[in-house]
Amino acid sequence: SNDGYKLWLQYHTIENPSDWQKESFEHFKINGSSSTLDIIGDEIQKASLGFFQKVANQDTNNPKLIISKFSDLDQQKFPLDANKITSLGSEGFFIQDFDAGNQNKATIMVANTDIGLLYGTYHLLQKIQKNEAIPAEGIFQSPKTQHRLLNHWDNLDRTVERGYSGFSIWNWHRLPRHIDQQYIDYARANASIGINGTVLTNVNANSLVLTPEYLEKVKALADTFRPYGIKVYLTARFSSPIEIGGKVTADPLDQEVQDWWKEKAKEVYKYIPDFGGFVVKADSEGQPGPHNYGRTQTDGANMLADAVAPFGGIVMWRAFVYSEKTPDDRHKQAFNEFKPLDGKFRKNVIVQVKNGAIDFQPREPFHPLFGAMPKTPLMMEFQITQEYLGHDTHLAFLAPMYEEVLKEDTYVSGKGSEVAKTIDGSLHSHTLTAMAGVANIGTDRNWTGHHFHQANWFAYGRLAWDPYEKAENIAEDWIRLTFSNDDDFVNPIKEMMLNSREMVVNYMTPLGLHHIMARSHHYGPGPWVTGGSRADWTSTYYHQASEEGIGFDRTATGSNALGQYAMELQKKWGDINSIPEEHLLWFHHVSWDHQLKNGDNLWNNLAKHYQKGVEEARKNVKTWESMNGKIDDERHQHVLSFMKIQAEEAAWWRDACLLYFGQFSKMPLPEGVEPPK
Ligand code: GCW
Repeated sequence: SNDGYKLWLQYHTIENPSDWQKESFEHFKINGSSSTLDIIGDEIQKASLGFFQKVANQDTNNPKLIISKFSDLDQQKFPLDANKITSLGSEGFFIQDFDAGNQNKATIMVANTDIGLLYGTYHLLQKIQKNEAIPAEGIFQSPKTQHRLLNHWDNLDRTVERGYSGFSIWNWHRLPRHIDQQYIDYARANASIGINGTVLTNVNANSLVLTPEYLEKVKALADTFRPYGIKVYLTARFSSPIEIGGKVTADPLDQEVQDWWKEKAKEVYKYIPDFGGFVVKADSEGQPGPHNYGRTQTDGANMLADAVAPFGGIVMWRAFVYSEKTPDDRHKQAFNEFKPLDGKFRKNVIVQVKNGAIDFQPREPFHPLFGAMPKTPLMMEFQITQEYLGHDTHLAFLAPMYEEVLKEDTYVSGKGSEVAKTIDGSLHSHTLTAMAGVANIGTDRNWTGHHFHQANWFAYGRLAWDPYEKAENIAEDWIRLTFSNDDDFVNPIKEMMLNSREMVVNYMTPLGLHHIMARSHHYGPGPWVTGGSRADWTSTYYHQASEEGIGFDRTATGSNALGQYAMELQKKWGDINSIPEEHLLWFHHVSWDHQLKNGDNLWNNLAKHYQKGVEEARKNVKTWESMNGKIDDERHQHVLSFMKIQAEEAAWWRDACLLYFGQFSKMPLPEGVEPPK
């Protein structure tokens, strides 16, 4: 069966469709013509066959579903508030059932652009699939961020950095000639959740992608994605002028280097007139950058910004800059480097910041840069691929993690300065806004390895569209669209998904522990030291376990990374008794016998978290087994086998960590915690 491939676009049979739903598909009308409008027509056809097993028909005389740009709408018949429609912008849409008496009942969908209509179409079809009616006041939606991007960490040889579901879907060898159906399906899936940009290449970049041979291939993809409202972006390797330009330097203050980038940008835009711009990882983990020439991050970013500015391009300059040569706590390095540069970036630069200061851990406090650079647009970088959360085999629904960070109050402009407000630009009045998600997509038949990891791609898109969306709604929508509307399936599975990330935190890194995964590949436990040249790439750097206790002191008595947060948080998190326990060991070095809120000591609490995680993973296996017959066998079996892997590996995590840390605590396991085998 092909169900896994179809993602959340199943269009499965609707049990009791209303007459109106069927009728509107039998008599629909699309005003105007374009390749995007053709896609809309095809989509309605596909949905009609799936929902009702009926062919949909265009009816120009007496349409019941009218899809139209506002400029093409019969405004006599449908008098809409023009100001309201204008405020939808270039991507929003409006849907309403409109009853002008007699035979004039119609569902109308209006937008200012074809892309707005495409988004509206997906929204409407999803509503129907979920058995939801259009509310009387209509649906009025537009995205809250401007650029909603996937970042592919895909290499030109089709390996994927931290990608666990097969190889890269970009088949560079066959491009530009062969346009695989999967590219179209990819664009369609993204458009259906509002994603409007894709960065095709790894941030650990290869400059070859900027040569004509590859630009021709990139152009072929851009042409394919364009009718779906998706722009293409590339990563720019900072040393490209040397590698492919024959220059002797890549110094951003060198005139020849600047001119080279200007020419390169001009060339790129000849191939792809709506090219989105560049993403850059510089001066980090061995990547070249302005530091090589004694220059600043602004010098580097502004040079590229000037090159793409004449064509409307942007530069997403990553803040993930740290070095083992800097003796300071890794947590502090990006903040220390970027904060002083606030206000010095060009207008078309946005600084791309990971959700936390270390690296996509199962739980991190929000990155202190959010809110700290009021004069600079900042964007969020989430990781959808699960580098530190069990790769593609462990179920972890990430929306609660994304939501948790977006909701955190930074207090930078007083109470109510949530991270989400720095992302939608409202906190410091920025119009350049964006979100990036590191993709988990590969050549696996179901795109993402674990069927449930499709939900993370879906959730990311929904939160990029609206950073205030609730994880719970996203989970429910995804289940209904992907599997079934049967409440006996939806409710338990929703609960399972919503708890899954906390479950992973429990069996991997409870109470603020972080980066104790095995070295390099980051799969499985590795709190012990296994050699290697860099302290900041070993677990002991992060957990600091000794007989006295465990945890990284980031308060004033330690690295004082805490000093990078607002006073309110410094107070609350600086006190070992008032910090939320979920962040305890992130900021404090705590003695094993320290009493937590439940009256029990740290060691016992730690052990019980690990045990709880294991029990939850086992319970999920049972829950999923009991769903047998409620969905197709193939997906059921696939998920079941992965869940068994997860339950076994949760126990592996628990045993490894408790054996290792137990050497220091020298305390017995509390009652209820299974002894390691
Ligand atoms: O921590 C790291 C990952 C790298 C990744 C890097 C980054 C692309 O382990 O694989 O490199 O983050 O975000 O740049």
